Amino acid sequence: MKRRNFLVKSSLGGFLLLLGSPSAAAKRLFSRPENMPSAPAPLSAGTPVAITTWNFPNAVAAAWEVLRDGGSALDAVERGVRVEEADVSNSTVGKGGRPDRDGHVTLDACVMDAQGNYGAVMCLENVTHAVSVARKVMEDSPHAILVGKGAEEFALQQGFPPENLLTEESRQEWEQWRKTANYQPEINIENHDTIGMLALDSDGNLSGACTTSGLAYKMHGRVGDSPVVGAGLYIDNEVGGAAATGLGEEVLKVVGSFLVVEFMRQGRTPQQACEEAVRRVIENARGRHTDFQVGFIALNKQGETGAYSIHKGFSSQIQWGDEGVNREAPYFME
Ligand code: SD4
Repeated sequence: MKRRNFLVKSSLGGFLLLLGSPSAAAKRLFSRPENMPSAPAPLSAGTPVAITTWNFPNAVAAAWEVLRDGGSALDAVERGVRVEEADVSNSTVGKGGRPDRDGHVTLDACVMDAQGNYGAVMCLENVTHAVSVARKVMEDSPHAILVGKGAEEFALQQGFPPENLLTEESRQEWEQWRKTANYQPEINIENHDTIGMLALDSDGNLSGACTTSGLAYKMHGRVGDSPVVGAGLYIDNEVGGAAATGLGEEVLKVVGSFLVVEFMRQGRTPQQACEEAVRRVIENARGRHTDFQVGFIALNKQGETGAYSIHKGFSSQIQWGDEGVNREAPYFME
C-alpha cells in the first residue's frame, strides 16, 4: 500500500480564509476539483456488496463469502474486519496495532445493524477481536458501550482469549519513538489503516463495522471517532451507511458518518454525500484542514458506493462478486 504523510504542510487553507468572508472563502474552497474521477457506476438492485476504507482485499473477500452464501450483512462485516484485526502486519487494527504513548495497545470498535442496533467497545486491551466484543455488547448486554477494564472483563467472561497485542516489532518502534518524539502522538499516514466496512446483503439489509487501534502513541485513554455511533460509523437501513477514517477528533466534531447518511436521505448519491461531509469537516476546521486527513466511504440501499477525502491517497476496496476492486478516492486537495 502506498504510504504518504498525513501531515500536509501547506498554508493554503489559512490563505483562502484570509481572502474574504468565511462564506465567500467557503464557496471558493468547495468548487469541484478538476482531478476528480467520476463516481462509481451503480450496481443492479439487490446485488450484495461490501466496501471498506483503504486497501483491504482480503477483508472484503471474506465478507463477500458470507454475502455470496446468503449470509447477513452483519455477519459479513464482522467476518471481514476480523481479518485485519488478526493481521499483525496491519499496525493500526487489532493485534499488532501501535500502542499508546505509554505502551498499551488499546482498541476501539463498533458495529451497527439493519435494525438500528449499535454496540461498541472503547479503549479495550488484551483482546484481538474488538469488533466481536462490540457485537456481544450489542447482542448480549443491556448496554451500547463498554470501555476500558469493564470492556475487557466482559470480553473475558464471554470467552474471548486474553492476548498480548503488542508485537515485538511494534514494541521496538515504540521504543524508538520514545527516544525521538517528545511524547507527541502521531497524526500521520502510519495511522491510516483503520478499517470501516459497510455491506448490503441479498435481503437488501445494511450493516457496518469499524475497528482500530486509533492514533499511534496517543494519550492513554484517548478514544477516536471509530467506535462512536454517527462519527466513525452509521447505518440507516432505509437510506444507507457510512464510515470514516482519518483524524478522529475532526470526524467527531461534525458527527461525520451520520452527516453522510443524512445527506443521502436528502437525495444525494453516496459520492455527493461523502463530498459534502468532507466539505463540512473542512469548513469546521477553519483553515486547519491542510494539516490532517479525513475520508468517508458510503453505500446506499441501491448498492451505489462513494468515497472522498480531504487529501490525496485515500482509497476504498469494493467487492460485489468474486472480483474486488480498489478505487483511489477523489479528494479535495493534494
Ligand atoms: C482514530 N479515525 O482513531 C481513527 C484513525 C484512523 O485510519 O482512521 N486511521 O482517530
